[in-house]
Amino acid sequence: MKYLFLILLLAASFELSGEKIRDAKKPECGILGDVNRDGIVNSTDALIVLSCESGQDVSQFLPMNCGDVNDDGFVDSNDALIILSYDVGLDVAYPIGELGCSKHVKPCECENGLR
Ligand SMILES: [Ca+2]
Ligand SMILES: [Ca+2]
Repeated sequence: MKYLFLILLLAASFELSGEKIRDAKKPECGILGDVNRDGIVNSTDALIVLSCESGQDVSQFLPMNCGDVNDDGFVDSNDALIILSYDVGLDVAYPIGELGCSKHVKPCECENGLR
């Protein structure tokens, strides 16, 4: 009975580690442009991106993968402008508001040396 428990525990841990490997290959979940993850892409998200770039504490919104709307690897004022353009109804060349965020982002806090 003790061995059965150990076998089940090992099987479960293999399954869990397999799940982590599969998750690592998935695109980052979230709505592109929705930095604060409230389900809406609007000027608040742009403000958070700008606040980050200006050195304000935005640690509650990290890692901000969904803020890299132009997928250049950086979360910066260019992304904020694109988010604002989307928010006012202008056509943007990026799939803002759709599922899937950049997985390879250089967060603004690293550029500013805040964290
Ligand atoms: Ca939002
Ligand atoms: Ca960007």
